[in-house]
Amino acid sequence: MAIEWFPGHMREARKEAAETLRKTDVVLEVLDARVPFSSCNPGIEELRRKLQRPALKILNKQDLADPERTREWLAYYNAQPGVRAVALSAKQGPSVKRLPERALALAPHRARPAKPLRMLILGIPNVGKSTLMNSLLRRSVSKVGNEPALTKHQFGHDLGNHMWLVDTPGMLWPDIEQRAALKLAATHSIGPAAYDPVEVAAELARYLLDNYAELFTRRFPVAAPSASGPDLIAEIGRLRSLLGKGGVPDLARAARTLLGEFRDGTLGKISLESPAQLPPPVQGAPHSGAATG
Ligand SMILES: Nc1nc2c(ncn2[C@@H]2O[C@H](COP(=O)(O)OP(=O)(O)O)[C@@H](O)[C@H]2O)c(=O)[nH]1
Ligand SMILES: [Mg+2]
Repeated sequence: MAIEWFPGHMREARKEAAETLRKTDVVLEVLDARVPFSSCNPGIEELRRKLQRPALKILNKQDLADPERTREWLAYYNAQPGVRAVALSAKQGPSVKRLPERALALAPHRARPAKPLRMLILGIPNVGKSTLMNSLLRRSVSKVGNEPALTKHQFGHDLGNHMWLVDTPGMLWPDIEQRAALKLAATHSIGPAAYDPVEVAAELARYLLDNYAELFTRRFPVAAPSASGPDLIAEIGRLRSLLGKGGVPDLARAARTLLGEFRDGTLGKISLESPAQLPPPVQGAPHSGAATG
């Protein structure tokens, strides 16, 4: 997969995010609960640690992820200094409600007239930043009365109670490791122009049979579960009568079918990674979680 997944505007956005990070008290990092590790931008995370900004890790799309894996990820992140983690579905307003309060707990000296709580939403494309943002703003608008929802102020969006929210465009990074790239293509954080859907679906099919065989075979009762990824895609084509000329399975359509059923949750609640697969976490020096200025 030779891929252009770091367009120029993302380079610009990264520079901007670094500047904004300095004027931020708490980072709201939106992650995809199915791939919390691979959906974390390592360069930004490194910068955040260096600048000692506390983070609220939001494992979004909880409704699509394996609850067991999600519990493991929450424990993994909550063990890190200056980090709190929550799992939620940004589409469901009520689960978003407590985010400002949780963010404030990471910078308790803020949210005063002279020291507003400055929150920054970060996250790669398609993890649900805009959905989350809209949920947060709708809520605050109903609270502050009839102020327009998307009024931009100098510091970002006003959530009331001396809390400000700044959003950033979704950012990937230039040297995404191959396995992470495959996962991010599966979850649609990397756009379809940048990868071969058959390759991505083949990897996904093999992973699903190895880890979620029951869920997979319920939708795709393949005759040979130990087949290679590409053979599984061909089998899906036959099972769903997605055939091309001469009755040959249409691999592209079969791939799209599998990816679609994974992405919209038809296959079930599935995660693509677990903390057990990671090397021991690098622990940054504990810090107060306080940002100055
Ligand atoms: N199932 C599910 N889909 C979500 C959730 N949050 C966002 N989405 C969907 O994910 C896609 C990307 O969301 P968006 O807010 O545009 O992501 P952004 O690129 O990070 O701003 C949209 O189709 C949303 O409807 C969630 O919690 N669960
Ligand atoms: Mg968006």
